[in-house]
Amino acid sequence: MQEFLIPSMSCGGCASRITQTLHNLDANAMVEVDLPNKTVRVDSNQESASIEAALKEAGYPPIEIESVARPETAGTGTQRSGCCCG
Ligand SMILES: [Cu+2]
Repeated sequence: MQEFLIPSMSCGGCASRITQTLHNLDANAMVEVDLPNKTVRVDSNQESASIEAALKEAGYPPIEIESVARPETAGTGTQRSGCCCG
């Protein structure tokens, strides 16, 4: 399941175009549009890069929510202490 924020989605017409675009990419994709929040949830075996490319091409450049809205990255990879002296 992948979730995208699509700021340019503003009405039901956009929502159905987006749904259509995703179904063209993957006929078996499960698409859930949340119009008030301008988000789309996609359950597909397509890579998020292909989904993003298809949406961009359709005129709805998406922002992958996982990469923006998650306050702390999973794991302890690049943890910064927040020190700002200098
Ligand atoms: Cu619209």
